[in-house]
Amino acid sequence: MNYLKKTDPQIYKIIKSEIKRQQENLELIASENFTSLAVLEAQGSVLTNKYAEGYPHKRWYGGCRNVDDAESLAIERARELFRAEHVNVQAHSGSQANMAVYFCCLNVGDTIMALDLACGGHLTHGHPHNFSGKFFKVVSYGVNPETERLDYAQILALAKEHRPRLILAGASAYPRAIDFKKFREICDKVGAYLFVDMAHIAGLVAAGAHPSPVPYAEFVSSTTHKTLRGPRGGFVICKKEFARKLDLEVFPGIQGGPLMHVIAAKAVAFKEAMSGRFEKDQHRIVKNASVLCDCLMKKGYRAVSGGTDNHLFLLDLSAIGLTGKEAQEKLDLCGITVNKNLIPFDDKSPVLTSGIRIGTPAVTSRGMKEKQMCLIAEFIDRGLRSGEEKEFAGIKREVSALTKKFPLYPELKGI
Ligand code: DSN
Repeated sequence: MNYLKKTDPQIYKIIKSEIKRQQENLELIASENFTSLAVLEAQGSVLTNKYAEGYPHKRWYGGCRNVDDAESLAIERARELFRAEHVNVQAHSGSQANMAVYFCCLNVGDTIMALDLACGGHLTHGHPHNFSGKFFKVVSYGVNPETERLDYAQILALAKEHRPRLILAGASAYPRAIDFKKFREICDKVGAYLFVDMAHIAGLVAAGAHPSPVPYAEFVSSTTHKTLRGPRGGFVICKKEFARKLDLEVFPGIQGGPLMHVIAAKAVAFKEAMSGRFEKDQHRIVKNASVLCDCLMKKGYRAVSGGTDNHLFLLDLSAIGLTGKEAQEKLDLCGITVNKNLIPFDDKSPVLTSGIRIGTPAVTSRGMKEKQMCLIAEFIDRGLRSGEEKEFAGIKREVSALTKKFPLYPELKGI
């Protein structure tokens, strides 16, 4: 970063500090990951200089030959990876991807059904302060109070009662596998579109570590930066019949110029996701989550739904008298990054919460396995039970010794 260092030493210093933070800390936020150097290079390339409103070979600007090739490759690779009929790779984010899908098949005022935020849903799944909650009538489904898992009979009953135009399956804090076939059956019974937001599990889906929603859903949205390990961004998959309408909803419907540097980086990520190494890593993410969750349960912690089938789990901390916020802050002092999270039927506010969400994509990308998961469980347990500054500092030193053995980018010396 020699040019940046000279031009803007303040930003240079901030980025250096962030490299150090990412290198030294244990990243357990379930939606975060570390991209490859190839993704970083594509995203940091001159493609950022190019305007390319429109789609490959149908642009509103000249000079698009190279970015046409990049976007076409991204589309082809995503189609192959997810066995999709049509893919739009221009969505700037998961939120934009979701907006494009809603606008593609709904009218303002239509009824949608989606998972409640406290049970693992996302803001764009109908939260009253989000565009989705403002534009559409939202009926939320939850999880079964006993099992804390999706209750397909309850979802069907709600669907029959409210006759939604669209049912959304997908979550940002649900630790169990989702049965997309069952969702399809429910949608068929009430004549609703099935829309799956697979942002969290896209990498698992690509690698066969979670069943794919693509054969079942009219629309599937995703981000590229979570388990999929690409640049920060979104994309949408749909059935052929919606292709033209969906593309028009993304551009010019809700976005202007596509971010061609990000689209090129998405293409790189899709290529990487076809490799054997990626497939192995995705299965390892699931194994690591299961081991880490088991180790913590053996120490007396309660995991929502009693465990995990995917890349994340939720710990309910109410029994040990901590809020999610307090837990997040304590672990931060230990160099362990998690996020506070509502748990099903939480009696605390979203600012406090009763739980924390823990995910293993980022530590797995660094090469960590079962042995390290057990060690991390020790750190978390000690961190949550500590109260003294020197105890937190001691754990932080041990965390730093562990992360040093698993460098973020082993190819680069001394970053
Ligand atoms: N903010 C993401 C998450 O952490 O799950 C979802 O978009």
